[in-house]
Amino acid sequence: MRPDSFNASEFAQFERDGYVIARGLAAPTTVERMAELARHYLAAQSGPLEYEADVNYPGAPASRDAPGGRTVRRLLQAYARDAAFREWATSPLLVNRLRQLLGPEIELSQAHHNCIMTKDPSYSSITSWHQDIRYWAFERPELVSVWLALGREHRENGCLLLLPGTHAISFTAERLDDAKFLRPDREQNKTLLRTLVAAELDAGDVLFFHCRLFHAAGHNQTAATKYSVVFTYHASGNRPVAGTRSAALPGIALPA
Ligand SMILES: O=C(O)CCC(=O)C(=O)O
Repeated sequence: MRPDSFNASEFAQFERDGYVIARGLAAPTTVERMAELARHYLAAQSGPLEYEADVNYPGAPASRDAPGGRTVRRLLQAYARDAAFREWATSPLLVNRLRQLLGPEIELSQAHHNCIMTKDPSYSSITSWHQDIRYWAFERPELVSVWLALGREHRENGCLLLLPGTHAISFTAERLDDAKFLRPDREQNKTLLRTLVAAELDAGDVLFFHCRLFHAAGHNQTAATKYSVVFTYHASGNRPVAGTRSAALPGIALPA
């Protein structure tokens, strides 16, 4: 059985690299229950959904009416969908670790991630290098996302690619494009991109990553859909900015 907290070297890795992987953290029965639900939601096109066509990323269908336009990219509002997701999102295996990273009082954001990511073999798009915080508005850019693999994730099916340590770097505006993606043509960025690490995961492995960590992902070149469950957390004292999308849904306070 896994201990309920990060050891000193895991904690140090998160501080230094902006991510850490806890192998085999979710029990096989927990993973299978969520995978079964995810397959069911996808087959039933059970909303709320986000489609590949909605994201406008390279390789995405041009519109919902184009071929592949109704390919699901995210099954949204995972927390509200089923007790299996609520139990996972609030389990001591996660919460105790998140307290080490964020402090004693934490909340789950229902406004960000809070989804089952699906990566379809036929129409999955490429996600360019970005920091999640670019979409979010909190008093401090200090949030942690928890990415659970429901099946094997590797380069061929579009696992996450990470740039270690970028959560702690200040990027000048010319290193980013207008949508705040990292510009691969900039010399400093070329050097950085040579440091990429592929977050290859087995079912049940969990990636914890900082909202300022640059990450990207390729498309799924295998025959099977990839499923991952992702939730995002912040210290209760780090409030979403009123009137923004980050404040659109109430956070879930996690019991001490
Ligand atoms: O799986 C992917 O394509 C990347 C997802 C991602 O980076 C995100 O949603 O922020």
